[in-house]
Amino acid sequence: MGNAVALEEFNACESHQWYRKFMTECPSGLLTYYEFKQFFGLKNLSESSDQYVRAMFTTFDMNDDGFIDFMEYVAALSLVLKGSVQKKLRWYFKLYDVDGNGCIDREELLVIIKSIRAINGATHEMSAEDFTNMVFDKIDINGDGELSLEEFMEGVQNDEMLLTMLTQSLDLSHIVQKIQGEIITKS
Ligand SMILES: [Ca+2]
Ligand SMILES: [Ca+2]
Ligand SMILES: [Ca+2]
Repeated sequence: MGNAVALEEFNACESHQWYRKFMTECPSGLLTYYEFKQFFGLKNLSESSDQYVRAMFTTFDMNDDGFIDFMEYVAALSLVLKGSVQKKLRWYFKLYDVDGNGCIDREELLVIIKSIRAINGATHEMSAEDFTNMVFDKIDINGDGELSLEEFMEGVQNDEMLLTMLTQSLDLSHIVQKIQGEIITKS
């Protein structure tokens, strides 16, 4: 059901372009993790970045078969390109909840923060540990050391700084632009 909606959000022309790109890169119709990295031009990742990208792959692989098929690929693109803040936050939550128990604990957030920083390569005033603690101080409302979906959604939406940081952390648009650039030059 989510997939069908995602596909409708694209117009026919866009769908066709994405399909062509997908089938050119991936004639089998199923993208493996290795191909996924190739596809997005992600090479020579550090161990923590690799973990992060793998987590991303896993959230896109909605039926957990270890491959991204065309519908899953369209759903992912539609989220990145056209998803509402709420939709994106739900997706981030799923991505950050590494063990899938329905809550984000400190360790999970710390690993993610470190991975994002490794990918972005920018320097930061605050250590990843301090940053993680600050997030928990701000949005772990009941103070149980875990972020529930509600705490995460509420907390992030009501804090401009966090929202900006999260949005940038998962900004795949430069990657998407790169793909679109290729499509435009080829057609
Ligand atoms: Ca799949
Ligand atoms: Ca968890
Ligand atoms: Ca909590």
